[in-house]
Amino acid sequence: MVTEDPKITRRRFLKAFGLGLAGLSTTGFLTYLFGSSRALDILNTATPSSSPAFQPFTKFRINSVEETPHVDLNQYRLIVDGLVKQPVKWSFSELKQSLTEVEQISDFHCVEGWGVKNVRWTGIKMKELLETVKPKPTATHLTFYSLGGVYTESLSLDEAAEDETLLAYGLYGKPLPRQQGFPLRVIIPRMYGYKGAKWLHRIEFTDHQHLGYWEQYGYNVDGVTPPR
Ligand SMILES: Nc1nc2c(c(=O)[nH]1)N[C@H]1C(S)=C(S)[C@@H](COP(=O)(O)O)O[C@H]1N2
Ligand SMILES: [Mo]
Repeated sequence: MVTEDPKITRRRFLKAFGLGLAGLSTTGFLTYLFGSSRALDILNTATPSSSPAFQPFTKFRINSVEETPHVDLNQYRLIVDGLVKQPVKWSFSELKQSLTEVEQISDFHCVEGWGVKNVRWTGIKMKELLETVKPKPTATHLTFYSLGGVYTESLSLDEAAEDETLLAYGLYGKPLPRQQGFPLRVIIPRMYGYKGAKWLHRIEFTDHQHLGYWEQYGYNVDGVTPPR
């Protein structure tokens, strides 16, 4: 069974700690980040899954700063462009035909201090995508764009080429649930969840590192060090 709990959003999670933020406005979030000692306590407990402070959950919290997009799989395209020798624009079935399907069991953890152990993803390795599109010598990074136009993230080419970096389309043997990124999301198990864009539709190769959605609010671009 796919485990998810759509009712618990980031905002509710924060509210549960008595922060009572009015949504994810910039000021609200900065208050969360810097203005309240209780908020800082929460951030200080945000730790990798090896730490005793990490809380293993059996279900994902659904964390989204945007509405869940309606995706018609027949209309969906994955665009890979920018500094590559072989740009592609694949339908979902072309994506699956072009690259090798892999299954990976890995821990997922959010910077808010929760995570899920032994998550079974199905997808393709970013490493194989890199070999297919062939980055130009000037390319150093890639930027991930989500449908909806709000959420972006980025990795270095080396991070993208790590063995566990996936573009996932399956969760526990089923297509991704809509709220969890259908049809495609980025998974980098050793990094916090915010590094993995849901509803991925474009990957742009660049000669600089783009700062992602949460990174503009102080989250670290390495995806490993808790927010400043
Ligand atoms: N497009 C998009 N991707 C996103 C997010 C988001 O708000 N929008 N939230 C990130 C964060 S902070 C986390 S922890 C995970 C949450 O994944 P889940 O909803 O499957 O638990 O998605 C990440 N990817
Ligand atoms: Mo997160």
